[in-house]
Amino acid sequence: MKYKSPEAIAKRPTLFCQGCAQGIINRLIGEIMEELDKVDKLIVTTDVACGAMNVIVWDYDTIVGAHGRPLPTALGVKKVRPDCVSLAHLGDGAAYNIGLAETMHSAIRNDNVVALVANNCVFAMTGGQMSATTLPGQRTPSTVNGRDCKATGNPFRIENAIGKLDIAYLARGSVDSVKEINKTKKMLKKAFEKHLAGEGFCLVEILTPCPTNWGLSPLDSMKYIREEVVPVYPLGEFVDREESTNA
Ligand SMILES: Cc1ncc(C[n+]2csc(CCOP(=O)(O)OP(=O)(O)O)c2C)c(N)n1
Ligand code: SF4
Ligand SMILES: [Mg+2]
Repeated sequence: MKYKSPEAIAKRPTLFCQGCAQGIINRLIGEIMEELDKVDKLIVTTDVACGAMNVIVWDYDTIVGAHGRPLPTALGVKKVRPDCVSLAHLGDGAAYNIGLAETMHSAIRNDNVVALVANNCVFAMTGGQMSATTLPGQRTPSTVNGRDCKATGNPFRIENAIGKLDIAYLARGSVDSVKEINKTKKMLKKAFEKHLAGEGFCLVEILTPCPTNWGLSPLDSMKYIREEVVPVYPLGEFVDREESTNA
């Protein structure tokens, strides 16, 4: 069977490493935009990290925001183009380290934007250093003996930080198997639908592999997600709110 790829995902070579899942995420975004008939309405604000290499492979209008700051930029986009689909495309380092303040303020204000956080548990673009989501004991160039949570704090779970706020949607999916990719697509589609209905802040975190910085093969990276990453970052929907609870 031949699968048709979304029109807006160009047939140009990518810069992603072999086994990187940014392409899977792109495909999900492309399929969802076609299903919602919003291909021409999507404006993506991407971070300067690995996700920024998307500008080569997709044909959506794209802004590359300052590191960690795509969310306020995406909010500005939504304010001046209220009919657009405004997506902030971030990594874990951008959303939960340098841009954590921006993520918190967007969630507190219940900004009507969609945040897609590709969580690969490292600062991939700069060489794989420890991020807020690096696993306990995980070796990186900045935690050569493995992450010591006594010194660095525990892995950051976004649901613990914003799960009780007045936001529209919060979920975590994975790309480690076809089954999980399909579930992740449903989460992402729901987030875009809520965004189009004006319901407010939607964040979908997607557990993604980084074979290059993890030092694993593409297949072993998917196994690593299943066996090591998911136990620390449970999958599922944490917030799914139709009405704002603000008085
Ligand atoms: C203000 C600023 N600080 C630091 C950097 C360097 N920098 C670029 S990408 C990055 C980390 C990216 O990690 P993440 O957001 O998880 O994305 P990934 O590359 O893993 O997809 C850092 C620290 C920068 N470009 N700008
Ligand atoms: S460094 Fe990691 S996240 Fe970046 S393109 Fe390569 S595999 Fe993907
Ligand atoms: Mg990362």
